[in-house]
Amino acid sequence: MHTVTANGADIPALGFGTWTLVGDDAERLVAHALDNGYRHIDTAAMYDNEEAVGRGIRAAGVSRKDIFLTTKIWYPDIADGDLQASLEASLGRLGTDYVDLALIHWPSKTIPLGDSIKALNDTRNKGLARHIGVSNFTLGHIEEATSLSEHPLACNQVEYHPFLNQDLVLDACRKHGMALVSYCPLYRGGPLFASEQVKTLCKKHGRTPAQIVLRWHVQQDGVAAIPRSQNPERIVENLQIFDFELEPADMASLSALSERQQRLCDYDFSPTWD
Ligand code: 1BO
Repeated sequence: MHTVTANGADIPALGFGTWTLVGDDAERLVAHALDNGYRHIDTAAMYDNEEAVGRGIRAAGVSRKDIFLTTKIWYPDIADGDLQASLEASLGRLGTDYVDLALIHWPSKTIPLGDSIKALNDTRNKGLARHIGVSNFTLGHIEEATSLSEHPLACNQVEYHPFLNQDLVLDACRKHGMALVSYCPLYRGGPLFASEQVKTLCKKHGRTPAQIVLRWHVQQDGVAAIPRSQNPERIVENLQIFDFELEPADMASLSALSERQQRLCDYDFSPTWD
């Protein structure tokens, strides 16, 4: 499996995202993903599925040590003390002693970043997380967080797909040796899959729209992606992207779609995006 190495973390480039999957579906699909080759599972306290994800991991025939497991701490819980307690509660729900990557899910507008970064480092020092990182951080947050952190930050997980230019964030991640992990990497299909550019590349390479777009992600230096699907066949298909290559012109034609600059995930608690 192709991995992205970022500040000491070997992150499998294609992971299984679990946002919106809950209960038996989450358990069954996580086990299915692992049994079909995935080694990177992404969850969060806010997704309300950590117990089910933990059951899925135990149901799969894959040893825990071979799985790269990420969880995230929800933004109101990132004060020093709260953050550690939140991650311990996540570990209890997941039924594991550690996660491979613990992320601050969103920056807080009220809790000082220095407190949160100190707490995040504490989880690593205590062995609750093998690596630490952030999510939905802007350039300013990345600069501040990297300068405050005792341990290097392994990634910034952000929305990224061909309809959203993230060059500035990607450059900042690369500058600090961090991976960019793309969530909503497929823009949930729809208009992206229907675009002429994607359709042309599907014909050229004999691949599905999802495979073309996921290949675009993992072919970029330092980028990993965590697509979610409820469809067992598509989950398997999404991983079959390491046996073909997009040419530079193919990559450029998909990147050019970003002039639309369309973001799916924007909330009242979001930062001011770069
Ligand atoms: C609100 C959750 C965004 C993706 O983790």
